[in-house]
This record gives sequence, C-alpha cells and structure tokens, in this order.
Amino acid sequence: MQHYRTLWLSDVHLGAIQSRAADLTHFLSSVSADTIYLVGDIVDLERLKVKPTFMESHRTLLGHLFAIAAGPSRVVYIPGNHDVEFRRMAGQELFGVEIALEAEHVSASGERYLVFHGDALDAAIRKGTNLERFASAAYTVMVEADVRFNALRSRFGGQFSPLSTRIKNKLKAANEYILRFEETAAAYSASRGFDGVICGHIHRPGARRINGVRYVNDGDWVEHRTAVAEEADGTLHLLHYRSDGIDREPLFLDRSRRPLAA
Ligand SMILES: [Mn+2]
Repeated sequence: MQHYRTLWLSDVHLGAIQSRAADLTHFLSSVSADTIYLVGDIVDLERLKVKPTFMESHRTLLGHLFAIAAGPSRVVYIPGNHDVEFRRMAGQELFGVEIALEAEHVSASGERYLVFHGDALDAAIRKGTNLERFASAAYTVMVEADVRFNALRSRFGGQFSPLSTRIKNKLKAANEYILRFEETAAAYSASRGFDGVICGHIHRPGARRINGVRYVNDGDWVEHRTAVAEEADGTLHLLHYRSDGIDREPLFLDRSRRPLAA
C-alpha cells in the first residue's frame, strides 16, 4: 500500500458501461492518501437518465469510496457537469464525503492550488473565435465517442488501445481546444491568486507551466486510468494504472511542456 499526502482523480463516469470502475477499485486498494479529491464526473447522471442501470462493479466502487471516507482519509467530492445535480449539496456531507463546488489545496511545499472540475471554463472558451467554439464542440463529441469506442473494443476482446486518443491528437480542432482549456484554466486560477490549478473534464492527463502557473489535469477513468498524487514533501506525480502495476511520472521537474499519457 503506497501512501500519499493527497490524491486527485476524476471523470469516472459511473453508470456508463465504459467506466473503468473495477480498475479504479483495484487502484484504490493499493494506494491511500490523507486527502482524496474526487474532481467531478464521478457518477454519470446524464447517462443514468438515458439508461438507469448500475453495474455490480460500479456499486462496488461506490461502496469502496464510502468505506474510505469512513476511515482516516478525508474525501472531498467536487461535482462536474455529468453529476451537476450534486452541486446543490455543496457544503453538506454524504456518508462522510464532503461536497464542495471547488477547493483550495495548499501543498506541503506551500503552493496554493485551485481544485475544480473545469467545465466552468467551457463558457469562457465558447466566447472565443469561431474556431475555438467549433473546437470545443468537436472535442466534447470526441470525449463522448471515447466512451463508446472503448466499450466496443473491450466487448470484442480487443486491446485497450487508445485509438480515439490517436485520432484526437491528430485533430487540429481538438488540440486548439485543449490548449485553450489549459490556458484559460491557468489564467483563471492566476486571476484568483492561486499558484496552480488541478482539474479534470477534458479526459487528457497532463501538466505544464503556463506563465508561471502550474496547470495539472488528473485525466480520467474511461480511457487513461490516471490520478495525480502529492508526496509528503509536496512533489506531484501522475499515476498511471496498468494491469501489471502503477507507473509514476514526476511532474514539474523542468519547465518544458510534457504532454502525458496521450
Ligand atoms: Mn466533465
């Protein structure tokens, strides 16, 4: 059991068949943390409205999360756009899980991070140029498609190869959107006096410095199976779950852009 000061994960999409819930349950039985931030789109209420079924592995994960919250870990749940209804419960506690619209996290090394899902940035991005508006819409469609293609691939016993990621990476529109999202997140958190931002939403794990601001994205549990972890000394790592173990990639060792796990 690897213990961290803090863990961030998001975009689990429980209720959607594509969710890698069993993998996440396995992951959470091998890592622990003083504080765990669930950074939105944990439950996919959008999907559940269309098809109200909840698989056994999804229930198991929920039970596991509540068990963690009942233990020594602090669990903070920050709803996203697929579980937006839970935002009404901000300030309340559900079986030991604190619900909040956003959080401020002060790292062991003193950096102040804004923690939120990130969908709030879409409105600002859509006020941009036509290309940016198009890119944002196109990317949303691709993220939804990810979910479906992954399910199809696993059903036919295919490798969990990130086919849609490769397509996504090649699409100029997608890259335009990702860049805009990252820049908007960094600028927004800087405008509020933070040193960095930790979010999810775009299903694209990664970290980079933008005008001195630390931008961090914890990825997703539909395709990438990633989380961000803080060590006791404040160092951040991207954890990448694989069937044969967990890869750890240190973040912010240098100032260059490091697109991760794409
Ligand atoms: Mn989202």
